[in-house]
Amino acid sequence: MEVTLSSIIEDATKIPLVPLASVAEYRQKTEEMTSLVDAELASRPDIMELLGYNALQVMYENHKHHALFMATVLGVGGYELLARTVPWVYRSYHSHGFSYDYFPIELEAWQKAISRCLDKELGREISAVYSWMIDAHDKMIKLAEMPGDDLPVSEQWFEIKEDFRNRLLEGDFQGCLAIANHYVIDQQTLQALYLQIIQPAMYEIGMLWEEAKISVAQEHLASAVVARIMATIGSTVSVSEKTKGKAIVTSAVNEFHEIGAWMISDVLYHDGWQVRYLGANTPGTDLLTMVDDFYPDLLAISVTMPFSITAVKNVIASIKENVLHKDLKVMVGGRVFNDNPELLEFVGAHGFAANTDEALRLTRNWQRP
Ligand code: B12
Repeated sequence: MEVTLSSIIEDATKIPLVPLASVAEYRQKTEEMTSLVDAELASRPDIMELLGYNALQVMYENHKHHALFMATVLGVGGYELLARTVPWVYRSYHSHGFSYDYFPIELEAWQKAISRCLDKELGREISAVYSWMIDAHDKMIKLAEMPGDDLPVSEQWFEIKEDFRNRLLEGDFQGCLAIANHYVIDQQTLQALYLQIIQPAMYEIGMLWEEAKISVAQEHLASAVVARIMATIGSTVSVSEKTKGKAIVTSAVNEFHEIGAWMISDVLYHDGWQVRYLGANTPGTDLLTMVDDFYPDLLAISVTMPFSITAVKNVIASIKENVLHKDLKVMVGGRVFNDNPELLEFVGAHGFAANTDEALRLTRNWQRP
């Protein structure tokens, strides 16, 4: 039978949901379980072959991310996120040298750790989720070997985007800036630079990293050039009067991807919002304190990685409980929502936008009368 992402997602919906008490116990015991899994795998005589001679540290990092990710998946109450992410994990680690055989071995080690650290009753349901992943191993390999999707770019911008991406990879700040300066004259063309050039170029750079065709250093170089371009070009566009209200824009806690949030902040600012942009990794409690002090009309939170979802849900719940913020609108966005729209209901925001264009459309309904 042909394996497709939708068939795996469909299959994953049959896994029974895990009770909240089990999730809480899993969360509480993550460190203990991670140490057991680390130790068991590190002691295997064939570990270096399984890791493709990567340093053990790479595996330890993976186990840390795995525990955070699974705690999120189990808490969300649905397995689409799991079904979409596992093929990515296979593809990305395999292109960086890991053997596919590593995954079922790792997952069995997690099952053992679960049975040792968690209450028997509570652990049983979680173990079933791991059994599903182990059983789906061959299908996951097939999905991992299918090509990832590129972001569609209109024909008009295609060549320019290619040129811009190549220059990003060379760290050619002046060349990228010349392209940006050439095209950006107003708010619309700034948006086009973001949506048609920088965003797809960065997605492609992500794919190149995932396929181990470029190094982390090259990705960092490209991100740093983008940051310098954005810092420079935004100020060349004339600014509307600040009549639309106050906004805070930030990335979630533990979220180090900030370019998308920065774009949202820029387009809101140019559209007439008074914006406080906080950048990456803002802790929930500090964000809430700023919301109390600044009293914004709009809070925009960006999330790329799945593991910050629960923290965002908690921030939004606190805001909704506070009668003083009853008129505050919370808008979320970022890659994890674009890929997994079912998470929107889980976080409970007032709105979601897939990109800068949609964010402007949504917030125009929300501006102060
Ligand atoms: C650059 C980059 C980084 C940089 C970020 C630097 C920076 N200053 O931001 C650094 C090095 C920090 C990084 C780290 C990691 N990264 Co990274 N990264 C990327 C990369 C290549 C580009 C991100 C980007 O700038 N995109 C461009 C922006 C404009 O797009 P966007 O964020 O989607 O934003 C648009 C919309 O989503 C929306 N939007 C965004 N935010 C918001 C907010 C609101 C309110 C609204 C309405 C809309 C909205 O509007 C934006 C504009 O249209 C992506 C590839 C990709 N596909 O995105 C990988 C990627 C996201 N990273 C990935 C990974 C795995 C990681 C790491 C785990 C790697 C590691 N092993 O350490 C860490 C995680 C760190 C962490 N805790 O957050 C994976 C995630 C895969 C997955 N399935 O989850 C990706 C997809 C790469 C890949 N192809 O495998 N990364």
